[in-house]
Formats: sequence, C-alpha cells, structure tokens
Amino acid sequence: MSNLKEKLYEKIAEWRPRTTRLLKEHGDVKIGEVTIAQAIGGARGVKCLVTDISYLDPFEGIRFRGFTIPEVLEKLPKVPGSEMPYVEGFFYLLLTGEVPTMEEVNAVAEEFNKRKKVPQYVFDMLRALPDDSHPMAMISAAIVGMQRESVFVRKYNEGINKMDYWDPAYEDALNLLARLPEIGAFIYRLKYKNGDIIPPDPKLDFGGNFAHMMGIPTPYDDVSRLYFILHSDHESGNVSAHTGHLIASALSDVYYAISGMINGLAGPLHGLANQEVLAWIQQVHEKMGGKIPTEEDMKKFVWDTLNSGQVIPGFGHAVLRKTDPRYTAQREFCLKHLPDDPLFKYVDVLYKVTPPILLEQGKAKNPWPNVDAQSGVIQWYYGVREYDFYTVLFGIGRALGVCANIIWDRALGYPIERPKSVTTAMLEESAGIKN
Ligand code: HAX
Repeated sequence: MSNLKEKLYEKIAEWRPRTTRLLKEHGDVKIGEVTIAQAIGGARGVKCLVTDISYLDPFEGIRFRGFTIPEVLEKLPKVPGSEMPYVEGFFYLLLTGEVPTMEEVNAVAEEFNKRKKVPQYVFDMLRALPDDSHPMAMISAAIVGMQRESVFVRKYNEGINKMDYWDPAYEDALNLLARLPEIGAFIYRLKYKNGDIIPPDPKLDFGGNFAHMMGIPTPYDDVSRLYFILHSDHESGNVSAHTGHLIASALSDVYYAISGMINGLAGPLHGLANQEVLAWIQQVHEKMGGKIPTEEDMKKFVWDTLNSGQVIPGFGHAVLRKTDPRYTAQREFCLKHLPDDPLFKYVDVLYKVTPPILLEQGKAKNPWPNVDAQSGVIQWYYGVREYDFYTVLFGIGRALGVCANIIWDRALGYPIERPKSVTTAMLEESAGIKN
C-alpha cells in the first residue's frame, strides 16, 4: 500500500465510529429548519450535507482541513525554487487532514507519476470532436470516455464488501487526477496552438508539468499550483462539488462523477464566470478604445449591465458575505508580479466601483468580488488569452477536492442522496393560504 493510502486507511478507521455514533445515538437532533424561501430558492443555507475536507465561513472564507489559504500556502512543502506548495502535498492534506512531510509529498508525486499515462484513445476522441467544441465539453467527454477503466466498477462487479468501497474509489481518483494536467494541456494546445502538443516531463510536479505542457515558462508553474489549490474545494453545497457527490452517491464511479461535476462548473453563474469576467472587460476595453476607464466611466458600464438585466460576473456569492479570500490571494499575486498590467488595473477599478453600486441597487446579498473576478487577469498576463479555456483550469483544481470528498463519502458509507420534494399546493397549505 502507498504511504497516502495507508495513512488514509488509519484515518478512516478512526473516523468511522464518529459518524456511526452520530447516526445511531443522535440521529434525531435537528441542525436547521427549512423555510419556503429555501425550498423554492435553491436550498440556500439548508444544512444537509457533511464534509470534513473544507468549510466555508460566510465572513472568513474557506478553510481547507481547518487551514486558511495563507496558512496552506505557508505550511505546505514548497517546490524548490518556487513560491507555491506542491499540489501533491495539498491533496495529501485534503485527504488526510495532516500537513505532509517532504517525504510524504514525494510519495504522492510518485503515485501520480506511475498513473499518469493518458490512453491514446482519449487523444483520438478529443481530435474527433468538432473544432468549435467548448473546452469544458471536451474535458468532460475525455473524463467520461475513460470510465471503462474504472477499478470501482470492476471490484463492485466482483462483489466487494461495502466497507471497502473507498479503496477502488481511491484508485479511480488517483488514476484520474494524475492524467488531468496532460488532458487539460492537450485540449489547450489542440484547440488553440494548432495541435502542437508538448509531451509531459516525468521529472516535474503536478503544477510544473502542467505549465510545461501548456508551453508557458516560469512563473506559470507557480500560477498553476496556486490556481489548482485555490479552486480545489469550497465545501459541499456549490454546484460542482454537490454534483460530484450526488452522482457518486448512486455508486456511479469517479469518472462519471467528475465528468458530471465539470458540467455543473461550466455554468456562467458558477465556474464559467471567470471567462465571463474577461468577456465583460473586453467589451469595456473596446468601448473605451483601449483606454483605462476612470471610476466614473466604469460606474456607467456597471449600471448599463445591471439595467439590461444581467449580472456583473465575478461579484456576489451564495454563501460568502465578504471579499473572497481566493480573490485576495490572486490579487496579492498580481500586486507582486503584474502591478502595472492594464487588465489588472481594469479589475482594480471594477473592485472599487462595483460593491457600492450593488449595495445601492439593493439586490445582491453579497456585493463583494468572488474568486472568478481576478483569475482571468493572471492567465491573460501569462499568455493564456483564450478565455474559453479558463474554466478547465478551475475544473482540474476542483477535481482534487471532489475526488477527496467522494473517497471519504464511500469510506463513511454515505447513502444515495435523495431529498424530498413537495408541491406548490402543499407549500400554500403550510403557509395557511388558498390559491
Ligand atoms: N450582479 C448583479 N446582480 C446580482 C449579482 C451580481 N454579481 N449577484 C447577485 N445578484 C442578484 C441575483 O441575480 C438576484 O437577483 P433576482 O432577485 O432578480 O433573482 C439577487 O441579486 C439576489 O441574489 P443573491 O441571493 O445575492 O445571490 P445567489 O445566492 O442567488 O447567487 C451568484 C449567487 C454567485 C450566482 C450570484 O451572486 C451571481 O450571479 N454572481 C455573478 C456570477 C458569478 O460571479 N458567479 C461565480 C460565483 C463564484 C463561483 O461559484 N465560482 O465558481
């Protein structure tokens, strides 16, 4: 057994009695009430999911296994000569809750290395897709195309004990994660660089290899590491994480679940907002004839968008009630590495004018920027200007968190998810009104 799997095995054995006890002895304790607004309004704030991988406080932002973003960036072992930690070490943290030693990071890197060969049929399939396929549709297809390789399905068909489901789920997750950087970079080079593919370098880490295959020099390796870490997880209720959890709850394997979560991430109100931000800024740029807008100019663009019934992409959040610390981490990177970049200046002006306008409009519960407001700027600066591709980067990162969740879901024996619906007439009856 690998180091990571052994550690996970110990953690699962420690954790299972906690879940069993809560269910058996305290299953009736209420943790919330559901209102009509929540039932109609997308289950906002309804507490009915459990995860120990990350927790999102509305005012503090995300903590991964109890660590804030600055703590994660500070505590995890760093790639020599880089500012950012190994993605491999971060995955170890997500899965086990412990900060790994350098030796443990190397063992995860070795695991990924062993498993990272992408089958030729995936490339053939991607090449066969129409040229105008969206990169999110391409990566989703590539992932589900590999479903035939699922260890979970094989073991399930052999009659594996329910208590051991987590083990083949772990195998599928590691096999898939190890391949995602190459698949992502292949899609980029196929679609936007005339199919001039750069082969992987087995000596490089997850983020470093991705940057290498994208064909972008350092510090893009650090950008990639930062990006994959920041986007990995945002507790369980967001569309992508929830979709992955839901699909896997039917004991559909990791390939089905991650392909599905990618499809949810591809919505403009969720992960696709990062490309929407760039598209929006591009429009402003054109209207301004390339000039950096003043705050007064920018206010007019924001109001025009709102008055035409559209949202300002990159602002607002279903849970957060302050500036997203993932936005702040990227802003700090920009201040250090690209403070004079014109696009960064656009986003900066947008940051100054948008929250007061959203407050004045009085609709958005959170007027502050989210992760997607800043991420495109960094990609653009380092040469990834094909903004349709940005959500693929988000998806590779998000796969780390969703895979970690699925492994733990199986380890703790979470059942098939099946909330109950009611009819409008039942709601009216509960409210004491007649139609
Ligand atoms: N611009 C304009 N209006 C906004 C807004 C924004 N950025 N954010 C929220 N609103 C509006 C909503 O559309 C809603 O209007 P209606 O009452 O007319 O339906 C109202 O304010 C109340 O919405 P809310 O309760 O504050 O927000 P929700 O929980 O319903 O939705 C969203 C959260 C993130 C979807 C929303 O803020 C939004 O559409 N933002 C812009 C898109 C975006 O940036 N998405 C990425 C979010 C982060 C993420 O998941 N990344 O993957």
